[in-house]
Amino acid sequence: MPEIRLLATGGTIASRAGANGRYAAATGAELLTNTALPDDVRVSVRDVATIASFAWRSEELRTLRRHIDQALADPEVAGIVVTHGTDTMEEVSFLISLGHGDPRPIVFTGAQRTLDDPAADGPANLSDAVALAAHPAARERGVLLCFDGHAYAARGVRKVDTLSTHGFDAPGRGPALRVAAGRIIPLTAPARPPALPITADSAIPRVDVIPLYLGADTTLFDAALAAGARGLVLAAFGAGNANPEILEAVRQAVADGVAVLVCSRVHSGPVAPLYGGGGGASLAEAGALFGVDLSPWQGRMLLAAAIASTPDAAKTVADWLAVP
Ligand code: DAS
Repeated sequence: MPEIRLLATGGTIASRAGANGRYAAATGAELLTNTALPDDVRVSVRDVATIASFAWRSEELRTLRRHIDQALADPEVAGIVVTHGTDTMEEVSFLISLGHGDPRPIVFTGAQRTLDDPAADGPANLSDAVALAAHPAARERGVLLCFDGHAYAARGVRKVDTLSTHGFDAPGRGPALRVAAGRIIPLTAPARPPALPITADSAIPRVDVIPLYLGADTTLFDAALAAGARGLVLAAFGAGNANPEILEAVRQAVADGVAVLVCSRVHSGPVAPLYGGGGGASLAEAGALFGVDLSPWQGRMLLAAAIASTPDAAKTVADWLAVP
């Protein structure tokens, strides 16, 4: 009987409503008491944290990564499920995916409605995630995010609705599998770039996201550098454009050895070096990297992981992004 390791971290799926707002409270074992599980699966539980994901720091990330390493070191474990808050699930699942080269799946899930909501969505999401983690179709697919009957590869997945139970999508990529009426339906098999050599103990270096908005100057950019950022991600306009003032700051940062990755503040579509005058073509000429369709948040994780684990972060990012 396959063993699935459930790593519970909190989030809305584990939250109850109280007088001062919602708080994560339930353990992994409590979550399972509400959840229909496949007969032929044994679930072992570890409580990693019981907090909302918007409050995560590098400490929680490190603890989760250690638990994942421990689970994967156990040959009895056929797959891992991580219950997690939805607010930062796209970043955390992506970071985990960057270092995950094992064939066994890691499936993230959560909920938009609390555990004590009469129409809670957590139990069905957790049930789907466990079934998926135990299913052969999930092997070799890396890290997946399973929500509302759809499972997305971590790369490209985004929270697309603040409250709807269909809270996630992978714009332009779509789901990798469906979980419907007790069946797992494979849809696409996204390529898996080779895992980066990050470990649970690799420190995540400071990489800041700089938003572009009408009239943006270099104040935030300069402040990030002054705070010690080793890489910067632009949440750029449109297909990856900045402005003439930011362009000169990018040119200087790259010359000083700080990698700059261009992503878009638009939630769908790739960036491309198209425009001069502070646009993407100018940024590319100044030495910036282009993050294809990664969100700024996922781009930040890729750049940080590359800086943490390899001597030439710019080359590592470019090589990783070259795998479609
Ligand atoms: N937005 C909440 C959630 O859906 C809070 C969090 O991210 O933990 O889980």
